[in-house]
Amino acid sequence: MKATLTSKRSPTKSERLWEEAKSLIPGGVNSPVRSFQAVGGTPLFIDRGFGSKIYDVDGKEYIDYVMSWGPLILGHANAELTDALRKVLMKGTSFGAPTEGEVELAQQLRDFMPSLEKVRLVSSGTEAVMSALRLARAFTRREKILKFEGCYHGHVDSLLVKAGSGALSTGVPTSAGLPSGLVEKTVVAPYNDLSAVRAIFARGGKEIACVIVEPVAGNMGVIPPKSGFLEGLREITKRNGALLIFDEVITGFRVGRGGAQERYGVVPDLTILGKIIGGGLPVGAFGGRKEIMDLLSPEGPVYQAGTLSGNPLSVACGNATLKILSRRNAYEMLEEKGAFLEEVLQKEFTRRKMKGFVSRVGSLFTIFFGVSSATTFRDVENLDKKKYKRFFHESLKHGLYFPPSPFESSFLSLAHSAQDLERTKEVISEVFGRLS
Ligand code: KE4
Repeated sequence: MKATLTSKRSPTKSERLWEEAKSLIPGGVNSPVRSFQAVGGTPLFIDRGFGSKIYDVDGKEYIDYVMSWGPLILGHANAELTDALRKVLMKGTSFGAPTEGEVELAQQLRDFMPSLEKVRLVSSGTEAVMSALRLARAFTRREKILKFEGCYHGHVDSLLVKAGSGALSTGVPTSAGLPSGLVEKTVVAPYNDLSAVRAIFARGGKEIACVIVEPVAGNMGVIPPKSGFLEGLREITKRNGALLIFDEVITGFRVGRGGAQERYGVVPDLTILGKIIGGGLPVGAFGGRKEIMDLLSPEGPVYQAGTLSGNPLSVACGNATLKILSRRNAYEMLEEKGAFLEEVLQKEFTRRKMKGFVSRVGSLFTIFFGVSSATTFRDVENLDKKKYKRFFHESLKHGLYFPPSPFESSFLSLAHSAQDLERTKEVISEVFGRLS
């Protein structure tokens, strides 16, 4: 038996599968954050999900607070989405030609986010970011990009510099393999620090094509924008002829019907979307001002393409998701669930005299241990990773599946019932008791 398996008991199916997977797939996973590297132990192989629950291959049930890292705002295996998929699936899966569903999704996206005068669909958030950067460079004829430390925008070469999410969780915020010439064109500022952005623009603003920002940071834990931060970015970029790009892959249709740009009342030039707009199927999108988007081939000189862009299955799932989200009080219900959990957790921190807090925007939240506030990456560098690790595993033992990294966001869905939240409250009280 491999050394990594304990000899006392027979291995679980997840352990067996992981051993096999590691001999075939780097780290045994197809995306690093799934590896449990930040919390230790064997990643759970999931067999199925339903509503707020997931079930691992050993048949154990968990209330899921990862929800596929955000797409499943309606919960797992939502019946209406499954129906929508079944209808489309019977007609074929891909044609490499335009379909009506893509027109409908583009219209829905613009209805939700009027700043998307034109939008193009792709197959992942990374692909959308990569395309938007190329577009921004072409439109402004400039090459430099400004990003923020701890923000993550997918595994785009020029943005894997001091990045968050899995890059941070695995301890490599700046990836290997980046061409030096490219990294020089990426300028990094501290999140929520307008004076740093002003100083960078004062030094070389005319070389900066765009500022890309998560309007609510979700990849170093949840860090909301300080009041005036987004407005400041809007003013500085406009004054310097640079584009403002909101990466709303997480926040889009998560923190409100119109995303962060509606919640905070700041309109970017370009927006990146993903996750929720595919309802759990592969998707990404980027869109914004018509005069910028019309530079894209076949209209203009900026080439961008994709075999499965606008795939009928992803689009059907996305359309159905957005229709359900536009029903009455979806966001009020999500806010209620988030507020309930925040109160439960804050009470535990206070009751146990434990240093930590909950950072939350709507149904998106992070439990920070060891720090009392966080407005920028420097703050979260000091968080108590060991305590998070214990929290994660104790919660897992009691059937709660939180993100296997302290630097990720937790996600609620409309499928998280009052019963799930009550159960979560019980477990959190038990776990915090053990932690303290
Ligand atoms: P994808 O290429 O993974 O579809 O999207 C990249 C991306 C872009 N922008 C933001 C703000 C994102 O959070 C992401 C991806 N998020 C991570 C979780 N923090 C996806 C999970 C993973 O990498 O496996």
